Amino acid sequence: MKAFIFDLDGVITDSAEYHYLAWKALGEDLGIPFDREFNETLKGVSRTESLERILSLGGREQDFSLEEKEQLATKKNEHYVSLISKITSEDILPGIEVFLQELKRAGYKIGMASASKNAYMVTKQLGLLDAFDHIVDAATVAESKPHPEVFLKAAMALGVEPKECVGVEDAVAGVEAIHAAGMFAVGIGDPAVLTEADLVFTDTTGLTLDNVLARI
Ligand code: B16
Ligand code: MG
Repeated sequence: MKAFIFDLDGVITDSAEYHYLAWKALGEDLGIPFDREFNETLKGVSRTESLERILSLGGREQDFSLEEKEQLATKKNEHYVSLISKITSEDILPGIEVFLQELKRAGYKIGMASASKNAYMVTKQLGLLDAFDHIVDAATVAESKPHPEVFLKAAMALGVEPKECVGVEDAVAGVEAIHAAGMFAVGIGDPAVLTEADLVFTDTTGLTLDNVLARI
């Protein structure tokens, strides 16, 4: 292995929770309430696709024009951006900073593969821009997870082969994308949800080089 490629939301910081709150508020405005279980199906999924899934949950997929859907997505994003505007380095998930330092010392390349168009802003607020050799965010890819494009682009930018990469994800769609890219998949979250991952840690404190390499 030569590189580790991280998802952002739900792995580096818990902005997944803020995505949930913002989508939930929009869903309630539209008369489409949903719970955390449904929210699992939105994790790692692009903004427009997430909106489509919420509308079809409520049977309202035909009720809005393209322009209205864009307005709904913008409304959700403005709420999300206001929620994350207060994020600081204190919001980095436990063990992540130490793990990133450990990887750097050991000579691994470190990349980010996020489906979020806000990835750069969030990483900057966390004070982690220097920790990553390359960040690929949704603004620069055509296909969303579970398509492998974002992970493949990260590997290419890091100058490594996909099979030399470990991908780290909290979302089912993300684990699928890592495998479709031909990489080793580490899941963060509930093993009963992330059943396809090669290795799952219930939270980020389990992430150490020894723990991961022992399983490859
Ligand atoms: P935005 P990740 C993903 O980020 C989130 O998991 C997903 O819930 C969100 O809808 C998506 O980014 C788009 O985010 O609206 O900020 O562009 O987990 O791939 O880092
Ligand atoms: Mg995620």
